[in-house]
Amino acid sequence: MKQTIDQLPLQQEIATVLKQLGIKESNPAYSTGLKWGGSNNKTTRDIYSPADGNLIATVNMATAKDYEQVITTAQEAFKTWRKVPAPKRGEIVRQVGEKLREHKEALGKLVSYEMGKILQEGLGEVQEMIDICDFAVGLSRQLHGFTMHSERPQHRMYEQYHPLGIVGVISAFNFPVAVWSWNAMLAAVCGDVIVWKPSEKTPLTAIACQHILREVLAENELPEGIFNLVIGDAEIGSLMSKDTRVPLVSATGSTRMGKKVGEAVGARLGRSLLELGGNNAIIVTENADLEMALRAIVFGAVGTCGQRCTSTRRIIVHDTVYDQLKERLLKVYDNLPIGHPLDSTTLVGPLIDKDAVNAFTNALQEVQQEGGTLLIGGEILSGENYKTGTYVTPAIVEAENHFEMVQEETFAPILYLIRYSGDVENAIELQNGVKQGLSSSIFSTNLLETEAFLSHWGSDCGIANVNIGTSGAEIGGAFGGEKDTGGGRESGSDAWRIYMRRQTNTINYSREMPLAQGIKFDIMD
Ligand code: UN1
Repeated sequence: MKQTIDQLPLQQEIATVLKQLGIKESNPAYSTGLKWGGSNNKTTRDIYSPADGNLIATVNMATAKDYEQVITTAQEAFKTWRKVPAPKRGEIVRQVGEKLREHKEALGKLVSYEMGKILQEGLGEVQEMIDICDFAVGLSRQLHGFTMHSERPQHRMYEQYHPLGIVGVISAFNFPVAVWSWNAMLAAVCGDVIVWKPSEKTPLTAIACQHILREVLAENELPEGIFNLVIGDAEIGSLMSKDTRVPLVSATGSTRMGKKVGEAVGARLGRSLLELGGNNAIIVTENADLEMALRAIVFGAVGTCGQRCTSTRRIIVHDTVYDQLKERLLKVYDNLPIGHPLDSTTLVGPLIDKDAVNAFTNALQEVQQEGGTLLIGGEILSGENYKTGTYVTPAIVEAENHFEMVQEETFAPILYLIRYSGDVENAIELQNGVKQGLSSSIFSTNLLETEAFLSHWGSDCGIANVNIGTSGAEIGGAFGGEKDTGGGRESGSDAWRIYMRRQTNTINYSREMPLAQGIKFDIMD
């Protein structure tokens, strides 16, 4: 049965969720897995739900000293953790997955309440965490390298993968826990220890996860320092990026942030894994199934209120179906249920905060100055159910691909409608004609068009889908993109390799000392 928000005893329910997850009002600034610290720090941050504006917690912000404490504990833990056999590390991750299953409902609600995505998507995010745990458990028995034939007699060559050390994870507010788990669970089976700096906008869900991990660590009598959490601002991210004790920094967020992290990590020749902005397009050709395309476009454009890095920002539609699709879209947009994310009838929740609302309205203003036509949406909702000022009506704008605003990623529900004519290659050119390269898709039932899109002169993105939208990827594939998206790959496939260092080993089992390349080097004795 569907319940509307006024039928839900919400405050009480959220209070129960927080209690269930062990979250108190005043929270520590950091955790080393078993221990908490920094709860008397001077700088605090109030966390308000974007859904109803209620203060949900006041968290302490970590200092540079706290960071230091965490790093030294993590270094110590690495010495133990790397010696635990990989499948045994997988067993710990399996238990984390079990606990996440147990707490799926509660954690999903908290994600929804703290971040603002609708409950279905909050639950989906937790499911994504469970899925990566399962994936990582299997992976813990498959961290294999190649073997190769030596050119020398009675010699053997192979490659092995060793743990790296401390993996720093900087995550964004929009996927407050799933993207961390992609990194943390893979890194953990690889034998690394993890230091997580969540977005300062969504620290509660991170604290909740840390509680869940803590139970697993304690039950298995593992040392502190394997899974660490540091709640802080950009300063902590900057310390991490410059820290040679952190061989890999994985960062999710804007291209602007990613460039800073990439530069700082690069300057010390560290490794970075960057998953940054997208400007994802769906191409709708004259051979598309428009009903399918419509569903994918709407989910991609207004899901998570347009705040996924995979959100659909542009649709590139063939002349012949343009008007028909536009009409269908306007009808759906006219009826979008916008409201409290925990209300089961809602499809569009709030934006994260007022800054995001300003970015939304500014982008709409600017694109109209450039010549774009706002067809629908763009208002900030007010009234009893929308008193936070974070609820907006998703917008559709007719625009041209080269407009400055269309070239930018605005983290809000703005969908640009772009027309193309002629061959699918024209659409592909428009689709690739932006700085970002994360996700892309084509709707067509014509093999020639879909294969052109997937060919090496087709989509230049890290993700290219056929008859599926740009967002909502499964964890089994490698996730990430090219150009301004940063080039990193997380999650499935062989993304695990970045969390390990690769070593080539050559073993001589003869009694001779031949050199490679046939070099003669006879010493006299
Ligand atoms: C993100 O927005 O940073 O493909 C991650 C998706 C999700 C992950 C998005 N599975 O939309």
